[in-house]
Amino acid sequence: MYEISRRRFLQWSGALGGGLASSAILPLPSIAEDVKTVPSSKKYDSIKWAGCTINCGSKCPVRVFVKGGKIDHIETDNTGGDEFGSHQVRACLRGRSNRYRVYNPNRLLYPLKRIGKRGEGKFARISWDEALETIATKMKEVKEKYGNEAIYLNYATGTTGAIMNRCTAGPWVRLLSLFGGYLNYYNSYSTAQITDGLNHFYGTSRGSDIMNIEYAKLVVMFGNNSVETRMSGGGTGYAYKCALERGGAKIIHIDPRYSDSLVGACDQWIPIVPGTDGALIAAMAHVMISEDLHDKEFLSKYCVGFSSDTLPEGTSENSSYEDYVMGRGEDKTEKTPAWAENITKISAQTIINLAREVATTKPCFIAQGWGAQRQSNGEQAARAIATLAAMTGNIGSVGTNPGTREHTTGWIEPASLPYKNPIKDAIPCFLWTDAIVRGKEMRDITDGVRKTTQLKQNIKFLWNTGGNCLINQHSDANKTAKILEDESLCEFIVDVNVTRTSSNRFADIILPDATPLEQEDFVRSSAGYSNDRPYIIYSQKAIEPLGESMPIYDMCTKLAEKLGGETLKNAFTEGRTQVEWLEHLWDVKFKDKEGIPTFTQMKEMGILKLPRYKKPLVGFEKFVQDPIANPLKTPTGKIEIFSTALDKMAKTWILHEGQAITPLPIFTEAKDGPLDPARKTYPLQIFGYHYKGRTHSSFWESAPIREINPDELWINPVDAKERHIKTGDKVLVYNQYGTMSIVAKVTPKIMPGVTSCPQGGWYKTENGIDVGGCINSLTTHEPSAIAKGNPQHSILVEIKKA
Ligand SMILES: Nc1nc2c(c(=O)[nH]1)N[C@H]1C(S)=C(S)[C@@H](COP(=O)(O)OP(=O)(O)OC[C@H]3O[C@@H](n4cnc5c(=O)[nH]c(N)nc54)[C@H](O)[C@@H]3O)O[C@H]1N2
Ligand SMILES: Nc1nc2c(c(=O)[nH]1)N[C@H]1C(S)=C(S)[C@@H](COP(=O)(O)OP(=O)(O)OC[C@H]3O[C@@H](n4cnc5c(=O)[nH]c(N)nc54)[C@H](O)[C@@H]3O)O[C@H]1N2
Ligand SMILES: [Mo]
Repeated sequence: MYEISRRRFLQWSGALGGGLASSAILPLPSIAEDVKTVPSSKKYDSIKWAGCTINCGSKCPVRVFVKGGKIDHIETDNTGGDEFGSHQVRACLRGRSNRYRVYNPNRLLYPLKRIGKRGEGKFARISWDEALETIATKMKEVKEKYGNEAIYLNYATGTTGAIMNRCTAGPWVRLLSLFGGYLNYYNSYSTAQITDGLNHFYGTSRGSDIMNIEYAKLVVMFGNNSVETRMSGGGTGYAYKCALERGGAKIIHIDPRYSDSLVGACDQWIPIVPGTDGALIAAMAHVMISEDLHDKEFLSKYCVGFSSDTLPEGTSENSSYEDYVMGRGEDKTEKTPAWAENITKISAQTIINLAREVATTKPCFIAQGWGAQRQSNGEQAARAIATLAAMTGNIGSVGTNPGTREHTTGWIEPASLPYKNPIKDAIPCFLWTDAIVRGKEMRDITDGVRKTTQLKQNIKFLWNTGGNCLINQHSDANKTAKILEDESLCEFIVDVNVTRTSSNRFADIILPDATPLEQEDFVRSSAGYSNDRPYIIYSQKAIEPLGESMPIYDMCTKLAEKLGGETLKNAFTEGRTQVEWLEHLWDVKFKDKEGIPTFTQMKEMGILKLPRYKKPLVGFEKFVQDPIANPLKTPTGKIEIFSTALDKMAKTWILHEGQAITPLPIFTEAKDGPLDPARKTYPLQIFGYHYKGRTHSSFWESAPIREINPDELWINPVDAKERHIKTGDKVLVYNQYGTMSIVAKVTPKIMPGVTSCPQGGWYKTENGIDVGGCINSLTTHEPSAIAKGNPQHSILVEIKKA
């Protein structure tokens, strides 16, 4: 039985290709042999705690069973019971499969250098000394010729611990800071539009704790798939299910897709055309205003700009949200349910019913995931959904959520590795390819460059560590590949990973990192993910690093010496090893704190769980109790339905054709959205959702996980019939940016006109076609207007049978 999956494992990893030069083919650890040697008596050398560090956010604890220096298998948390609040934090299948990531045919075991053209994928094994010497020489050269502003550390989320690889607050930023600095980024690929949008609206994007659902009468979710994207015992998905069960609230999901979160727990699914949530909200406002259902008292006391009486001074006539909705605004169009039906494809009657229900059912927990905001008009959608909470007064009281993503309160972590980058200039993380090509042209009012009005340099030296955004997870993979292949643009690329990926094909040097199971570190769930049971894991190094792989902290220590001798090395380490830093960072925050173990105890225990907070956090509770004493961090201190800052930006920023910045959260048409004229050529919408089978592109390399989570394109029977497509057919999905091949699944779980597939398939081209099912062969480099974020869910395509 095992032999079979082992064979398929090898077959599939062969399919990855990647063109390793024969000298770099990695010896395969014998997993089958390993399994044969497991004694039935189940005696193990050791059982160690570790964390699944891959960034789904949940970061579950796992127990690693070691036999003969090898990982035998992995089990989940066994502390606590079944009752929510004292429950076992059980990892999902991905967490339990981490062994496959360690013993992977494509695991990086030695440093590699490029021997072909950049991007061709030919590499040869070299020594650590040669690798680090080459990198140090090139870094010094770039610094001398272009200055430190030409060095960039790409956004990456592959693994996070206290010290392990992190593109923020880890060894890399510390070393690069000591070397004279690097170009910063701000934003994330996760939440650029919602964070920026809601900062203008509330001064923060943080809402209520998920447990408020228990006290809600109605729950309305916009593009929020917590069961799949915060799955497992460590994630919010479990809390969500438990809170629903306990409270018994009615639940409505607004999502173009019947996502896993709807399965088993959804009273009403309202499919919506992607990118049109702003239109739905405007029409709901129309119903409420027409039927006098909106909470006027709340709007006038706490908000700016819903109606003309709360507009800031100096704003022109008819510029309130109410004016926009009732057709008195610039476009002179009433946002009736019929108007919205045309755009959202939600029937006018459904919109009317929904508006009445939300307006009259309190408390209502209104939340959005990050799907609606990862659109080209995502800032508008995010703000519009928050407006719904304001219109209905569902803010600041128990059982409500203010239209933000739900929050969780449980979160503990030690201090992080200190660093101070002498360079302040920052780009939006999505615009790094622009900064390679035309960095010196990039300005604050054109590209959202911060802390300076214009960049000093183009990016010339690129670090990509623990990420696949170098190609796979960034947009327009075909265009990105061309930019990276041109060595006159970015002169040097270093990739640090545990496995060969689609990204490190484009590196000049690849460095092999140790996995989290091969080093010691703290692992904690990401903020806003851990459910009600805050915990922290001390990952207790289960096995020695395979091959010549080594923890990043050790790589950085060696590189520091190459870059600046003993002086830089000592400045970097301050005389500490990784474990000594862990102790220091723990003590900085927790020494002598009541109820918190000492470092030595923690190291021994492996996992620490703290009791839940007594009362779930209610977003904006204090503000609602007393808005004068507790103003928001917006310019007016109130909820800005009319944003005074965006009003200024709209007048000063230079935008691309078709982009708009509007002070009100109105529905705007945007690039690659459903109303883009390009739709005549590319009539279907598509977007890549975050999949249970992977975290982005991570775990794709685990064949057993891949087997049970196939990559499929969901297409509605109506669209499939028109194109003579049946389930199981191989189809070509194409637009002006590229072509992707994938297998179709005909299903009513996706609405007509819209298609979807999991994001994160590994980019691999054959004759110009991406055969890896990487949705980013179809996305654009054009950012959203306000946040300059990644609109990776806004895609128009046509599809045909291959
Ligand atoms: N079209 C589209 N594109 C998207 C998205 C989308 O929804 N649609 N989502 C976006 C979002 S929200 C995000 S956060 C990004 C995520 O993009 P990335 O941050 O690039 O995430 P991954 O693709 O998981 O890549 C993580 C890499 O880290 C590596 N890794 C894992 N463990 C270790 C380790 O211990 N050490 C080292 N050195 N490396 C390790 C993995 O092998 C993998 O190659 O993608 C974005 N891209
Ligand atoms: N299993 C798993 N978990 C993960 C990840 C993963 O890759 N796999 N990635 C992690 C990371 S880094 C992040 S950032 C989060 C991502 O979490 P999210 O960004 O919330 O996840 P998505 O799947 O992109 O989108 C959520 C839902 O929004 C819907 N949607 C898309 N467009 C629209 C729209 O215009 N309007 C509405 N109303 N709905 C829309 C989608 O169908 C989907 O069901 O997940 C994290 N957790
Ligand atoms: Mo993300």
